[in-house]
Amino acid sequence: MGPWFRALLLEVFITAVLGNLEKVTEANVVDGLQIIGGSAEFDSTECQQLRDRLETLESAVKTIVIALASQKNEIIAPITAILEQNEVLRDILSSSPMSQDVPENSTTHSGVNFNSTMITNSETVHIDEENCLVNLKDNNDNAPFFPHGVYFGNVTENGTAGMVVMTMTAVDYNDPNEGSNAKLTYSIEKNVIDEKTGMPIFEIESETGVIKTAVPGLDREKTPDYSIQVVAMDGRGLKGTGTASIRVKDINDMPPKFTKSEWYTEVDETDGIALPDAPILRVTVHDEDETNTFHYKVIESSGFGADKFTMVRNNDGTGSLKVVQPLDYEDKLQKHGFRFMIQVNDKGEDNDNDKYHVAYSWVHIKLRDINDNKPLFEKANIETFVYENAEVGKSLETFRATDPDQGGKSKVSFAIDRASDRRRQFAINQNGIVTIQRHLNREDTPRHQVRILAIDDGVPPKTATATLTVIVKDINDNQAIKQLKGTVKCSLGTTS
Ligand SMILES: [Ca+2]
Ligand SMILES: [Ca+2]
Ligand SMILES: [Ca+2]
Ligand SMILES: [Ca+2]
Repeated sequence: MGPWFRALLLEVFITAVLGNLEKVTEANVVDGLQIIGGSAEFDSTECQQLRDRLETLESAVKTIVIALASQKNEIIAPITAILEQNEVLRDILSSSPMSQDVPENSTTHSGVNFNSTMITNSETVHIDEENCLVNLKDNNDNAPFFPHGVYFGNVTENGTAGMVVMTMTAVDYNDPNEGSNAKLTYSIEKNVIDEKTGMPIFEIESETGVIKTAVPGLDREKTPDYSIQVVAMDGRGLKGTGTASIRVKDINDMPPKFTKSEWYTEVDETDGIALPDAPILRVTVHDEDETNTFHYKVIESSGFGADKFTMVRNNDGTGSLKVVQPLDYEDKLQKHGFRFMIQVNDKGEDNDNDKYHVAYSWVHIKLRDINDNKPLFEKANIETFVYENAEVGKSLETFRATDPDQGGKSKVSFAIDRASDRRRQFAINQNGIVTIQRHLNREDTPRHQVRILAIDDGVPPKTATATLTVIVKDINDNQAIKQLKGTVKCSLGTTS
């Protein structure tokens, strides 16, 4: 005897009992139930088994009869409880899947797949003992349910009331074409309340399960997610509950704000025309929206240096300040740095008109000196005459040089490029005075071209070069020298 057969047997038995009731008649039981056409024919052996089974269960039935008699019209739900409390019946129940309702719409026993292991209620079965024909009746033993438990929907913030959020659909295995067993009505069991108005925030269409907003102006920045409990109830009052998880979608309705009202940074002056590629300052913006398109810029003419910098947006939404013009610490105006304004808007380029979405901030930049200048000779080329018998230690000329770095305080030291004075016949001291270090000999070298070096104290140092031309004259050429003295060239020049 298969499980389904035992199930039928049990139902036959119950029906027979109910049929004998005086107060609770079979009509009472069938009331509200629908015949859905399930039928089964049994052979004589099986019919005999049914009869035998009925006899053995007779005593247990009596308790049910008593119970049912007191339940009258509310017999449907308690049947299961009573059955489960009865030892004799429990044996059968434990091995008797008893659901006639299955998703795949089978109506005759031969096609019915009794795979349900839960007994939610009893089935009612009629037996015509002559033909041993069994009819299964839909007894609304299935509560509606939401197969997924939690359902996800979303709605845009700041919208109107009545915006569609999502649709909740429960399943009921009872016959949708029979009465109200599978006719579902939806309602919200636990709604969320709008603090401002005290109104429920969502509503559900009772017939369709469509959830809509009941109030306008949801604010994602305040509450990004909601969770509500939805109940589906069938015509007999059986319920199933599902959860609607509702995400509020962002719109860009909040303004950006710089995280600081003023930004400070330091930057090296630029060296020559090369500009640094790396940003010199990164700024951050706070905006409660998720959907911003930040656009940064330096506000033109907002302060000194505004033309020397630009703002770019980084991939992470932050902004970076970059140098676009040479910066010169030796320029007296620039030496004290720069101060100007930057702005951000969260609606992208060319959308500055909506001032609600634009924020401003000051940038202060301190400029750092670097050693970008060589020393500068007062005279880069000096030519002089000297008698060949001039004494060692005699001063010839004085070179002067200054360096604009370090606010003009950069120190300059002097040296002679020994490649231009291999015999070391000249020396220069730290005051720039060139002296004779070894005797000169006109026959050997009548004309010296000594390269004078001016070296600053930067790290690394920078060097400028000047030239001292020394013309050595014969001691007997006094007269000629006197004449020539008037033509000594001292050219003012720039350093090389
Ligand atoms: Ca925004
Ligand atoms: Ca928003
Ligand atoms: Ca320098
Ligand atoms: Ca400098």
